[in-house]
Amino acid sequence: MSELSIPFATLPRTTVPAAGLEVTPLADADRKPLSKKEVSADHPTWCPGCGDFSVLALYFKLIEKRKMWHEKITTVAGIGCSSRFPYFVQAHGAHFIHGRALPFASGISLSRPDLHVFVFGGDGDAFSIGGNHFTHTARKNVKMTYVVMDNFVYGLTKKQTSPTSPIGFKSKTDIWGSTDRPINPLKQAISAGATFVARTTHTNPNHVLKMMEAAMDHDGFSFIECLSECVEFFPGAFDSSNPRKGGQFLEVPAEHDVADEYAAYRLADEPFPGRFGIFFQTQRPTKNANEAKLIADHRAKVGGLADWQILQKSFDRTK
Ligand SMILES: Cc1ncc(C[n+]2csc(CCOP(=O)(O)OP(=O)(O)O)c2C)c(N)n1
Ligand code: SF4
Ligand SMILES: [Mg+2]
Repeated sequence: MSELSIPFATLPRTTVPAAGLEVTPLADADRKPLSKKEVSADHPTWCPGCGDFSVLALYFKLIEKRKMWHEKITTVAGIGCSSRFPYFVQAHGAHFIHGRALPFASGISLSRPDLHVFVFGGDGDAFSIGGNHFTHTARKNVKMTYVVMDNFVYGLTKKQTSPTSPIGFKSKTDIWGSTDRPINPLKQAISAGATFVARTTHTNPNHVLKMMEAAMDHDGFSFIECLSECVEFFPGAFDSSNPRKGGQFLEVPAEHDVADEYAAYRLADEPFPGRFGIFFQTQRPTKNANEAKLIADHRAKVGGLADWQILQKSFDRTK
């Protein structure tokens, strides 16, 4: 009789081993971390030199380092160059609607407490069309990690001004240069109520990985602004933050109190290239915990009925 040593959890829930096939569940401790090869899907279609490559490579590193297996990986995105991200990850995920990644991800997060949901996307997706979702997901403190790959431009649609484009930036929508004050993603996140707010840049791989790990370990809505250069439509945008291009990579000062919201706000106000690291972190009940409690309280009230019986009762009430 053959014996399959495949991780039991990777089987679809409905799979019943065929007669004669015995499946030996593999303990997590015995499972190998996924290699880049095992978790990479299509060849990324980004332009050569695009900053997004480095963010993807570091996500693969994170998956390997933190031993996330296929059934535990959930990668969600909206629309944009950066939002093509889930296509390139060989695991569960969705390339969703422009600006709507966060509500989609919230549904997964609230219904699957065993997963840590990652959302990747661009500055247009996050702060323009998705601006409201950003505010409300942050204030509700839905547990997930949101990495905004900020390139200060709309890349996919070939160079329009984005909410983070600097004043004077010439684009197809501002041919004489943008005159609108850009938003500050960190201040936006802090004031919306995000409980973890950090900043990093694609040119510093170790730092990106460190921020992703800290964000993943945070129990709540964790937000990372990751500068990710669009070499096609805004080349050189981040040179002043890159020591290899004569710029400066300055970390958040060691004495900064991450629990001090106003200090974080002031730090986020420093002119570009600003600081890199964790600006703000606090603990507040998550939407996930609040909803779980609500459900448990209601279950207790109905005296241990099965889910379908509770549903039946509510249908009966509407007759
Ligand atoms: C509802 C809707 N509106 C507009 C578009 C067109 N569109 C696609 S991506 C995009 C902006 C992309 O910019 P960003 O989010 O910064 O991502 P990047 O390409 O720079 O990574 C726009 C306006 C769309 N796909 N759907
Ligand atoms: S257009 Fe810009 S953001 Fe899009 S893949 Fe090319 S370099 Fe990257
Ligand atoms: Mg962009």
